Amino acid sequence: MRWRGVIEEFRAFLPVTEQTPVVTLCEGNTPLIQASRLAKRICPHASLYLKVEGANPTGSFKDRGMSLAVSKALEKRARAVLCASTGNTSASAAAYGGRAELPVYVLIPVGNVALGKLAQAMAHGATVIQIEDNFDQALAIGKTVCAEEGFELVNSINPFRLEGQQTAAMEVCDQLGCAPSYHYLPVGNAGNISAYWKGYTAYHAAGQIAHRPKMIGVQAEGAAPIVRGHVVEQPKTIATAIRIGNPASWKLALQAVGESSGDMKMVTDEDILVAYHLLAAEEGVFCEPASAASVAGLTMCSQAGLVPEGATVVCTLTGHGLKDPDTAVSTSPKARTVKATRDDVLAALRA
Ligand code: AN7
Repeated sequence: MRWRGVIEEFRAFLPVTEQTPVVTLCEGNTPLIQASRLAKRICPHASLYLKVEGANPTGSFKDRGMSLAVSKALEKRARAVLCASTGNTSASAAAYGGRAELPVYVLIPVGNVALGKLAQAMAHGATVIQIEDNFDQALAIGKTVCAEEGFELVNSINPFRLEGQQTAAMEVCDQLGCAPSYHYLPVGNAGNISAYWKGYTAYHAAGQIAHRPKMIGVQAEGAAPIVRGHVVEQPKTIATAIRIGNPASWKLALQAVGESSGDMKMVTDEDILVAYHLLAAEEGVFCEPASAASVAGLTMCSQAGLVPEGATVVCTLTGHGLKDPDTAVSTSPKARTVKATRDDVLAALRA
């Protein structure tokens, strides 16, 4: 049967009624791909799966929560939706809000949003406002503006976002036939790791799975407030999606990690780029840099002996590689240009 999107497919677990208008782009049902070649390299005694969230309609996991958040905004007759964003939330809000005929306003940190995401927000018709500061400041202003204007804030502090995003954990269980032993995720504003834990917990309570995984969150070293235990005023990382210094769901993330006996780790930008290129070149899976933090974190943990033999590990790859073409091009070997002759092409092939 046709996949109908996360609200219809997981209706029993979500706060919707017959009166809720369903705004969907048929998000969810993303591939869970076994990564044997990568596993052999980074965690040879475990089974590794990639939850490829870049396969969602706007190219990131945000679509799951946005379907619900925009549906609920429409149900309560909001005048408009607004978000602050490092890029993916704005792309998703623009698409779903536009589809729902709601005005969409997005606040983004100027100069630190990947090109593909900016293009999406603009193409879907959102009003894009670039803030001369970072994401954390944009979110603070966004909250104030929404309160004053009566707009619906569709950042992950909107509880419906996490409700929708929890469906990814349920899908992983459905696809694996059980819960994994470990689940690795990149952490920025910390909503997604909290949502996965909520999803695993709901599935466990419903008797769908026998155990819940240990949740491992991975931050970028230059934007690792949770690992360091304090707000980072000037977050810095090549993974612009997770360039966040004061995560909104900080407490929920600590709860997920604590209750699951998991951990919160940090990795360098260099580690992120190594994982990013390995995923693309050896597994055929092109994700954006922030997404590769999950695999970089797994690599680090495995080297430290923290991945037991026989473990089943899932890494969520949160966004598509095409979101950030600049990083792909600037960190890969240059393409050569040659004269249009057989000899020149052969010479280039053999160089
Ligand atoms: C690809 O779009 O915060 O820990 O404003 O785009 O739930 O914040 C994006 C976050 C990981 C981190 N991977 O998830 C935004 C935004 C990608 C992301 C994260 C984001 P959270």
